[in-house]
Amino acid sequence: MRRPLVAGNWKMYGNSASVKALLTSLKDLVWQPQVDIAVFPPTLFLIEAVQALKETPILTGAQNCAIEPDEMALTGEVSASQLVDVGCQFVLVGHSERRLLLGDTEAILIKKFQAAQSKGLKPILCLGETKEQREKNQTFTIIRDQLNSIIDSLGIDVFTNAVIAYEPVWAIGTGLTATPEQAQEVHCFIRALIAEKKEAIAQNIQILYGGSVKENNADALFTMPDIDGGLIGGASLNADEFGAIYRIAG
Ligand code: G2H
Repeated sequence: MRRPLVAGNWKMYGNSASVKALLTSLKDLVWQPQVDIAVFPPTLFLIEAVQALKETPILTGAQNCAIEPDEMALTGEVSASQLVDVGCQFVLVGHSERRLLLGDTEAILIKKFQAAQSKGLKPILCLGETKEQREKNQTFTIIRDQLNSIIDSLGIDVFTNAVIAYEPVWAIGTGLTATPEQAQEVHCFIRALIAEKKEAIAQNIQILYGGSVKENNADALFTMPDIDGGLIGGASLNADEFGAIYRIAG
């Protein structure tokens, strides 16, 4: 049985005061021993988050890492080795905001994925189609291409130590959510693509759904057989709502 994972992507939200308050509230969440939980604060607040949450089961991840794994002259970047050094366990790779707004190409994502794993960070690879692509019936082609980009370069075995998040771009921060059936269809497709290469990896890998997950739609999504939890954006900025989604995953 796969353990569910509830991951909170704070994106570029928060300031000193709000992050402190959110971390304080998260410390009071009632632990669900059967559910994994992680938060992804802005890089600036990662050390504070790791310190604040160290007595809790909440793990910490970064939203991005550099294409090179070790320290070097790369102005403005943060390496996987530095993220591990301060206590991070995860890193997001290929979130659509990075693909569409920040220039992360497939070639860059392959390097980031590899850099992360080489230092022991678990990548959460985000896949998803735009509204236009869905309307043109290209959803499965896009998902296959995004997944194969990593598999073709790094092999299938890298998914032994990775998580996948399906995040339809049209559902991100828009209030529109994929129906549980729409999400399940794509999750099942992703698992089948992996199973074609290695059945055991397909059965074990956590595939999260992301895109306007809220307290009121989490249950229907998480009860789908191939949905193993969520990557939560907006709703993870409120400890009560994030806590409720965490409980629902249990
Ligand atoms: C998708 C998600 C978290 P939101 O980006 O990665 O954000 O829940 O706000 O749609």
